[in-house]
Parts: sequence; structure tokens; C-alpha cells
Amino acid sequence: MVKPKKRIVNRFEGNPILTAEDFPGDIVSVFNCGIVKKDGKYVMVARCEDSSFGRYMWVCDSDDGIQFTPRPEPLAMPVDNPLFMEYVHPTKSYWDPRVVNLEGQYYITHAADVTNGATCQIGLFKIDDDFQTLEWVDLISLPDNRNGVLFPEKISGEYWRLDRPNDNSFDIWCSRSPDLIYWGRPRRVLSKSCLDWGERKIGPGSVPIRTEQGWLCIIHGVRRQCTDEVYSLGVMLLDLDDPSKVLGCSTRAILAPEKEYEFLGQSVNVVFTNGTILEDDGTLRIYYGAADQVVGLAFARIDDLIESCLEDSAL
Ligand code: BMA
Repeated sequence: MVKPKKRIVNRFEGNPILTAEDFPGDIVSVFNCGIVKKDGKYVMVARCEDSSFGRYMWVCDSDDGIQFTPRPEPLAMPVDNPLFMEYVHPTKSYWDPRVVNLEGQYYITHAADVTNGATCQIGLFKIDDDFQTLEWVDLISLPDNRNGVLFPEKISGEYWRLDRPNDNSFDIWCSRSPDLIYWGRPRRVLSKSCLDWGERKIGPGSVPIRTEQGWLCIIHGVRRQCTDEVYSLGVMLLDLDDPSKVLGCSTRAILAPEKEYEFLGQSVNVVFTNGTILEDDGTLRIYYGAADQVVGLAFARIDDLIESCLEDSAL
């Protein structure tokens, strides 16, 4: 029997909210952004690319979370730090920044194309309160790993993260750390085999959100459609005290490409998020990259997302 239609995520009608034209200089795309709300204002760290495929992290500010103003320059990379320069290419390496406030300090995890033959590792920066100066911490994963996202607080005395080892399984994993540098006790959290819309790969999206029912996590999944890969978003709920345990995971994709700006860009058929904001009224703002070209915004009720994990679970 066909299930009834259920749309719990709604796009902002004025999408896309940010495009390359909004930036000074030779920027050709802006997508996959991390975001935090600070003192009532929105601070986005966007992934930008230029026509030589140089990559930048570019801070954009907004009062209303819809109209963003890019700062005059992208973030300067800590090129005078020999640890950073050891493995990371200063203009080509970093992508998909995820921003988190952890114990009063802002951190940015990102996927780093490294020059040590390992393809991709998770990198960690600190950034100051004004989002002006990046400080390199270190590479914090084994190769080949990406989509690293930190939980916003310690759990049972340890830091936790989700990530996606880029081996043949392409599942979501978690691990723990005493100091954000050394990570261990890896556990598989969710297998891609649970999700038809993510049958090829799944990965963590934005920073997990604490709710009374569990950690709510927006995730992405990849499905093969003829010759193309289609990137969609989904949602899972993890145990508050032990996030390696999944309480539920929506069987449906909550957002899949269906608008022209999601179908066509540098890539085709992509919606991908690494940044969400939960408002006090229970609205979740999902900022997402569309077709690896522009930034879109969508809204959901947090309760609807939790319900779809628990009552429509793929597990
Ligand atoms: C993933 C990442 C994302 C990108 C997506 C779609 O593997 O590289 O940065 O948006 O593919 O191309």
C-alpha cells in the first residue's frame, strides 16, 4: 500500500538565500555551510570555491537568518603554523565546515584533502568569538574519513563525534575522546543498508541537537539513480547517554532534490547540510547546499522530526 504523503520540511520561498554573486571577487559557488546563532545573530561559515577550484571558508553575518552579508575577505588560513602546513594544502584542502560551540569555545570540523596520500581526513580548527581568526588544532581522524561532527557537550565525561569512514561500507560511526585530539572506542551507529534513499552512502550532517527524547541528527544519504548519485537528507535520533545507540531513524528522506536549483549546479541532484539552528519556538532551520552551487534554507518542526524517527522508523 502507498503511504500517505507527509512533508515535514518546507523550503523557504525565496531560495536560494546565498549565491556566488553575493560575494566579491572570483567566487563561482557557495554551498555546504556551518552556522551558529550568537547573541541573537546568525554567523555562517560557508564553503566557497573560485574558478581555479580554490576553496575558502567565508564568514557571512545575518540579523534574520535569511539575508546574509559576506565579510570582505574569506577566513585566513593559519599558514604560519607548521603543523597545518605539514599535511594541508593552504587553498585547496578544506571543505564542509561544521561549527559548534563546545564549552564556550567555537570549533570548526571540516573534511581536509590532505597531501600525505591519505585522500581525506577530518581537520579541527578553533575560531575566536568574533569569527575572525582560525587556529589549527590538528587532523583528528585516520584516513579516509569525512563528515566529522562534534556533539555540543561532553557525554559521560567524554567528547563525542559522528563521522563517516570512507571505506566500502559508507556507514555512520561514532567515537569518543578525552581531549578532542585522541579518539577511540569507535562504534558503528547506523548502516546505510537501513535506508533505501541512502543505499550507497550515508553520513552525519549538522551538529546533533539535544532534545528530551534523544540527540536529533540530520543526516545525508546517497542513492544511485541511473548514472547519477542523488543526495537527500534524513533524520535519526540517538540515545542521550550513549549516542552509539539509535532510537529511531526516519524511513523517508525529509528533503530530496526537487527544485531546479537542487537539480542543476556544479553537481546535479544534491541537497546536503552541515548547518542547522533550533529556534526557541521549536522551529529547526536547515541551511543546505543545493547542487554544490548555492545555499538554500528549509524549516521543520523539531517535534515532527522526532516523531518521524520514532513512529516511521527504518530500524
Ligand atoms: C559529498 C561531499 C559534499 C558534496 C557532496 C555532493 O561527498 O563532497 O561536499 O556536497 O558530495 O557532491
